[in-house]
Amino acid sequence: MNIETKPLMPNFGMEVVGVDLSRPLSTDQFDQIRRLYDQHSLLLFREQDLSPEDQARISHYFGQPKIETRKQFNFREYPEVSTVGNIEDDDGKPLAFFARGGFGWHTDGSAACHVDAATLLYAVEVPHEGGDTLFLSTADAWDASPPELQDALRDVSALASFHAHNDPLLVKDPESFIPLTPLEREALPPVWHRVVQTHPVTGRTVYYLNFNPLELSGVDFETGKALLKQALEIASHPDRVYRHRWTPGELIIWDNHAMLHSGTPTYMYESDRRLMLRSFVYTMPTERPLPNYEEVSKIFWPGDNSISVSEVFAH
Ligand SMILES: O=C(O)CCC(=O)C(=O)O
Ligand SMILES: [Fe+2]
Repeated sequence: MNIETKPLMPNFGMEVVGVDLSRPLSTDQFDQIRRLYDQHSLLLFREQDLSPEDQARISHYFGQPKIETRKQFNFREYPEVSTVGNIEDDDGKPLAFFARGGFGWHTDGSAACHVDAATLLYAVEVPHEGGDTLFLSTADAWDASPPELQDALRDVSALASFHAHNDPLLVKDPESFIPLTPLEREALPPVWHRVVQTHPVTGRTVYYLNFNPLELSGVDFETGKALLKQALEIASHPDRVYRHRWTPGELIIWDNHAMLHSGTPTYMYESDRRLMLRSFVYTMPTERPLPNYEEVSKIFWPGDNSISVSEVFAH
């Protein structure tokens, strides 16, 4: 396989050309792709034709997939793959998770302790306008920050909570997903993260940001929130943001330890369809593994009310 690359941004993001991901990859092929992922934080593959089964297989090359927490949108046949978008069945039941309230800049998985994780997002159907996804490098953001801000945040930690992020989404749009049960809520306890971290592969300093911290340590709460806001302003300067306008058949894989991303649900969701397949993979061993990973996976395993491949692709 002759892999070619084309840079997407000066400091991060590569398009990978010459790979058909619907076919099994050899160890050598995957090693090349993995190196590119580690170095460039975001890989784009165009003109693919992937099924949920293919996406599950590709996810497993990268590591241990996580079973997502809105289990209504996990495929019964491929629990490691879920849907994002706005499609519905004939009765108006959502078949994909759609954050009508917006996404905002975030790091997937930042409410869990294991931070080395990739998200895989594959476009099946895209709206005529909008529905782009934005990406930025948190290593570039660190390098672009003034020394005073770097010093003020260096020893700050944030207590991240899945519920602080998730509950308001449900308030904004009660129809968009099924509320978590008490057992599911308990499986997602808050966790502390240092705001400034060293990326384990590149060795670069990165921000690891979570914008709804329950508590901050190493700084007074309001001061800390203002510092985080300042870091985000630098990070999201238009010159540092890559906006991806999706075409069906594109897969993007990004490193959540080195990137922030944001969906832009600005399209006419009443009339225009969007369907993305999504998976999330722990890419490295960690000193802070998820507590009881097996148990947590069972709790979020798809159930009777979860989607199936035939149901999703028939609508
Ligand atoms: O749908 C998008 O553009 C991004 C969604 C997102 O944040 C995610 O899948 O993690
Ligand atoms: Fe996300």
